[in-house]
Amino acid sequence: MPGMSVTAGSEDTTSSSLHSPAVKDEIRKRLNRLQGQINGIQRMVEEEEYCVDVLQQISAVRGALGKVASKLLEAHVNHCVYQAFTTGSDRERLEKIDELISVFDRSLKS
Ligand SMILES: [Cu+2]
Repeated sequence: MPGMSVTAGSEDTTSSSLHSPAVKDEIRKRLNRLQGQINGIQRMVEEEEYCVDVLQQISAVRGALGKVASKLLEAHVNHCVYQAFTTGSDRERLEKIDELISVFDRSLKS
C-alpha cells in the first residue's frame, strides 16, 4: 500500500502489522489529512504567502504527524510488545526492548 511504509519489510502478522483494521483506518485517515495539509503548505509557498503563516502550518503538520506516531506507538506496545512479553521468546522480548530504546533515542534527536 503506498504511503504505508511502516508495514514494509515483513509480512509477518505477529510482529509488524498495524494490529487492527480500526487502528489502520485511523492512521490512514490522519495521513490523508496530513497529505492535504502538506499540499496546502506547498500552495502557500507557491503563492508566496507570509512566512509566519507558512511556519504556523508547518507546526500544525508536525503536531499532526506526532499524533500519528503516538497512535502507532500505542498500538505497537499494546500488541507487538505485549505479545512478545506474554508468548514470545527471551530473544523476541530483548529485540522489542532494543527497538523501543532506539526509537526513543531517535525521537530525542529530532
Ligand atoms: Cu507493532
